[in-house]
Amino acid sequence: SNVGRLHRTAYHFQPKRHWINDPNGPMYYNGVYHLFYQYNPKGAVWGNIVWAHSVSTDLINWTPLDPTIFPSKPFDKYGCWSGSATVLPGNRPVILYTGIVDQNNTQVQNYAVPANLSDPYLREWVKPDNNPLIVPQAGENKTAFRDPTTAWLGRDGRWRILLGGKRKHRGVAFLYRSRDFLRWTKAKHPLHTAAGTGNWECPDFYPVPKQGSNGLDTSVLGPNVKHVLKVSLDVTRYEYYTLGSYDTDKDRYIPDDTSRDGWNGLRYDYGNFYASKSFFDHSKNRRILWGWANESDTAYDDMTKGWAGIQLIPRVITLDPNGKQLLQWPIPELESLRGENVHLSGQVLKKGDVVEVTGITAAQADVEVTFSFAASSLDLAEQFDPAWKTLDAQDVCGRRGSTVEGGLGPFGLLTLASENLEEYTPVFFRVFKAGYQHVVLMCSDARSSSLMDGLYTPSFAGFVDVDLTDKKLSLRSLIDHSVVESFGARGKTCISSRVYPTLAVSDKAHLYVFNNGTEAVKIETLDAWSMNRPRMN
Ligand code: DQQ
Repeated sequence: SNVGRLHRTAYHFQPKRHWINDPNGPMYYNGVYHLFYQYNPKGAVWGNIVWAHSVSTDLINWTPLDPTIFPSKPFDKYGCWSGSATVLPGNRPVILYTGIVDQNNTQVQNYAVPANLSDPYLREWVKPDNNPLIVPQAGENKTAFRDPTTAWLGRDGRWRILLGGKRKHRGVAFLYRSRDFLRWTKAKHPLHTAAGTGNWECPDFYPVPKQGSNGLDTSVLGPNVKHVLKVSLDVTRYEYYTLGSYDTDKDRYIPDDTSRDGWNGLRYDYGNFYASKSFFDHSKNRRILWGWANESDTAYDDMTKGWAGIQLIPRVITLDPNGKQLLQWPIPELESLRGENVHLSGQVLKKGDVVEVTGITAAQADVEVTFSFAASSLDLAEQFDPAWKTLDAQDVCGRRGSTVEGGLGPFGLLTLASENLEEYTPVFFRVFKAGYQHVVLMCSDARSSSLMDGLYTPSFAGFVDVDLTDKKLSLRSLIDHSVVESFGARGKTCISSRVYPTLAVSDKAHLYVFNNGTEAVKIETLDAWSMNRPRMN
């Protein structure tokens, strides 16, 4: 349909057509960024999974290549599922991926290597005949045994990888070791497990420096690093991560007591973000995270559109100076797409004010805003109802929303809004008082996003562990037709949401700043940019 065409994104990663899911094997190699991804070459629903392949020199403009890994051998006849790339010494890339070997979804781990290392795009990959490298052992769950990580090298000269899986309801990161990358032995103990979390998909394990904002190669160990373990929970479709220490003698990972395992733990994103994978970009000394967002419309809509799924904007990962969480920020290359700019500063928003930001393409924009407020307003924040302690942020957002009057907040942006606000996706903060503390809630509420029926429209939300002593809260939103990707407090809390307006489309979309709290807030600065369209596959 016409509206469906208007929901296609402009600067998010998408192939021309069909279904996509997990990002696979991201790497930087000889000046080129590679992105592989789960792809159905035959339609806009999941199935017939191959590894599609695109390349870029800036992570913004993408050139599509032919699928590199597709079912062709007994060890991957029924599907080529997710996996990772490792660049071995001597500058030799290797892909490890999960092959599906029968109609019961039995999973094995395979490898593939470039057919021709002097091809700058590494177009063709071969799957040697000594595959599969790893098969499930007797007694193991053969259908929850997949998604190999990038390998890291231990001090003992052995490579290590994780596979995600489960034992009954316990989520497990299985550890395998190898000296030659070909013969892999399962470690007696997994690297980590957590009771009651169900199957772990797409694990990711990497070091972050305790100080500074550089990223590290996956094999870096030692006293100056913390480790991150991320897993994708197929029960809730959320990803959570913990920060912790990696005991290299025992080959076990121990989360810090400030980050918990399980669905109440820290999330990369409190919205639609799944099966993510990070890689070390040694050209810029940074770790970059890729995550997938599926559609929130119906499978019927997707078949009509002819496409489903996007990759979110790659994010640079750093450790929050407080050591208790990660910070995520869109790669700076994205700023090269910024066109016309609108700048506001000093406007005061009183209760009920809605101010339009005009002069940019509101359906395809990048917005950064910093709000400030008076110290006395913090005292007048609404009370955090103790009964909400048992709720998660999303439930609190569902109860309070963007229109229920508060003290300090709700204030923020109305993105993808129709002129008369029949449709809008509010991204906003509410500040609560809980004893002498404040609790900051960030929401991206899709309930009012569209007049269309049959959409999934959750009130995505997360708490923001932010110090309010400077009386400021900042927000950045990347708006792209059917996606709103938001970063609170410089990347402490991130929320991505897929929305499908019917009126607020292309040049009919508007952007507003609003305040529905009794306390005034000031726009310290607001910058909004129209975003240009890159070369996208
Ligand atoms: N998607 C892949 C699996 C992975 C899941 C199959 C996560 O390898 O566990 O397309 O979205």
